[in-house]
Amino acid sequence: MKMLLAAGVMLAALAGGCVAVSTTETTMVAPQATLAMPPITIYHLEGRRSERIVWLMEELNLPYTLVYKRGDLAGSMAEIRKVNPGMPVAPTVTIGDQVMTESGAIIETIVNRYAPGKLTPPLASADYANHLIWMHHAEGSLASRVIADYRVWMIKPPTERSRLVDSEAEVQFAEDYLAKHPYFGGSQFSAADIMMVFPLNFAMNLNIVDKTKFSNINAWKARIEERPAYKRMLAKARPDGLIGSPPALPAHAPSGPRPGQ
Ligand SMILES: N[C@@H](CCC(=O)N[C@@H](CS)C(=O)NCC(=O)O)C(=O)O
Repeated sequence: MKMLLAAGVMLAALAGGCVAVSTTETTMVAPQATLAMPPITIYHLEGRRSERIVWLMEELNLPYTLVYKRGDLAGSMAEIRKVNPGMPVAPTVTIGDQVMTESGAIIETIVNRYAPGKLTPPLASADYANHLIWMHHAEGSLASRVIADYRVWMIKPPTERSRLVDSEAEVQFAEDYLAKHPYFGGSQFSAADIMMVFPLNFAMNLNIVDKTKFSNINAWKARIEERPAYKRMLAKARPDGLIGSPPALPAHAPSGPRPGQ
């Protein structure tokens, strides 16, 4: 429910044929009501980003249907293509008859509509802004850079460190944040932690960065992997462990100071 308290101040100045109108409004947003949830179906690929949505639903104790072909990534992808031929990616999620992609958007839709206030720091807190930064940083910066660096390495291993923000700078940025905060949500676990696991695992497990150098991230990973909802996600969405992973790099890209800095 949204209450609008309009302390309206309207100034109209007529000068030389121009009209200037200024209004001020005080908006008080009452706690949002939880909407009725239509059936949610998660189209999944084992070990991939769709785990985020399974984990979210387990954290929130909300019902969902999980669709994938166990041990058969191509078969699971065929299921995704049936509902989402234009952008067949995991996660693809249906909420009622709406088809959604983008894990961050899916998470925000589910939380805001069906579990308002959950897995999200209070709106006015500093943690809220940090939580939102990491919610978006996970895909917009971290995943895009680590995947780009992995692909570039596969084509031609780099001989010097990139001058641009690279995977190591990305992972170090996360490491430094975790030196001061227990979670990417700040003081509490939040949906931002769910978003960050996949790209950090990608960077560390595929040897894009030297995983032994990031003790805060390793400690955070151990903490969140202890969560009962994470364990339920693994049992339902990754029953045979990781399958069909791309190969790890034989050596991570050159490290240390960036040229020219
Ligand atoms: N930014 C999207 C990325 C989705 C995505 O690329 N998922 C991968 C699996 S982890 C995929 O389906 N890849 C198939 C392809 O690229 O053809 C999200 O966060 O949901």
